[in-house]
Amino acid sequence: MTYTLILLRHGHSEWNAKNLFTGWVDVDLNDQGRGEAVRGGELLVENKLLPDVLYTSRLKRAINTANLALEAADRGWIDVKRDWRLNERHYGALQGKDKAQTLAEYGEEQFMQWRRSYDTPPPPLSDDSEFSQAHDPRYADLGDALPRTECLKDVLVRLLPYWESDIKEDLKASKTVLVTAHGNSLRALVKHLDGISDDAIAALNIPTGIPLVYELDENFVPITPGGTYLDAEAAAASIQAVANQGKN
Ligand code: DG2
Repeated sequence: MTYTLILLRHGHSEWNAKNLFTGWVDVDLNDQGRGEAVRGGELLVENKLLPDVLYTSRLKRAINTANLALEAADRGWIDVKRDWRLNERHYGALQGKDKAQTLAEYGEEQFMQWRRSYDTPPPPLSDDSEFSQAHDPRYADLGDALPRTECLKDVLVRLLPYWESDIKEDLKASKTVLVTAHGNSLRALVKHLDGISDDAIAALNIPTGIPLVYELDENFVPITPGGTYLDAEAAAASIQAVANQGKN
């Protein structure tokens, strides 16, 4: 008995293109990202991987990526579950800031600690910032759980219970599950699936718009560690671009 899990980071967003820290700011896809999403759906069809259920964050770059990919695969009709636990990590006071300027201002060590360390969150974002979600009605149900900043560990802590209670249950019911989410919420999930150490996870980057397929054994352990990108060449190029963000 194996389970099929497909992870898909949203396509390139308007702020990925501008090199801005995004986090919970609800920016849309750009043309490149929309193209990546459609290609992602075509790759699913070419590989005969047809999702039965979709999980997304509450952010439109993930929602619209999933819609475009599923439409391309003629699976726009499947059940959808949206949850804030799949949102990107909250990037705190860095939300809306330019990555290259932040690198120049704070230096590489601090910049990489904020971006990739497991347990160092950026400073919190003030509720009166134009980039705050404190007054966003879509998160009214979160109450005190609404983050003002998060490190990767915080993302894992909020994501894991949802993985256990919902996503795993659909896998156990033999459904092919598509999770369309974000660079860091997917890094957290991959860390858990592959048992990656707190230090080693710093080097892992997720490309935009390329399906990453995990076949999991009966204990939810990946049969191929790291999963399989459906377009390995494009994934390698995109991973390099994500790793270099801010440095060019
Ligand atoms: C990016 C990730 O998230 O940025 O919030 O800026 O996947 O929603 O575009 P996404 C952001 P890095 O952690 O790679 O800098």
